[in-house]
Amino acid sequence: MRAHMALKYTELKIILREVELKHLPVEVLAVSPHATVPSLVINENKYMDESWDIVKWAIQKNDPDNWLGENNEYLLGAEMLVETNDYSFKNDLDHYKYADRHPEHPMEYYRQRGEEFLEDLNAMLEENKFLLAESITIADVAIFPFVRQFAMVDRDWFDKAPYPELQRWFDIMLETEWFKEAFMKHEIWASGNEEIYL
Ligand SMILES: N[C@@H](CCC(=O)N[C@@H](CS)C(=O)NCC(=O)O)C(=O)O
Repeated sequence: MRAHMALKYTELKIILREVELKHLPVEVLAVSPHATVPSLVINENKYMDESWDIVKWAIQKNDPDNWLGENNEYLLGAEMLVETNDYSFKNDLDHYKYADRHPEHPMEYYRQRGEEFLEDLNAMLEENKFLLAESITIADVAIFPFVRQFAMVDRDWFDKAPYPELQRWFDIMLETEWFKEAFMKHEIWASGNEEIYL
């Protein structure tokens, strides 16, 4: 999701191939050592299969609204958030989302662990309209898709949880054109299909 949102924002000319996780085509396996998506093929020798790397690659190529900030100040701030998001929060998120696979603790236990990060984000959003500034930066796109997954496990709980600034930010991000377009479904790609552009 975050790679798709960033690529939409940068308006780079990118061919989009929608694939099914259960039936990843050989073309994906050839460029993704982890057999995961998103995978971006830049040329026959250069490709990447980490969404955060794709986000950074794209925005460093074209950044019309200055999401990186002067001297990459917002990129540095985003790197610190991603450090927590992609590891401890993502781990709590996966346990909360698939609590039935982790019966050693109740769902609420994993949710509470994830709330530590939500509290930090809410505190940041008391300072600024967005995570690092009064306008969207690379940090908001890096983190939003994961907060969304967390919120969607029990949306009713999320909407009533004591994080008013996070909910305000969440609603704004849901309305961004980049999210709406990234959420759109496309025809599943097969070799020989006519290519579509992002
Ligand atoms: N660390 C990778 C994780 C990518 C990832 O796990 N993608 C999921 C889809 S959201 C996937 O491809 N899973 C493979 C599968 O379920 O077989 C990233 O941030 O890009």
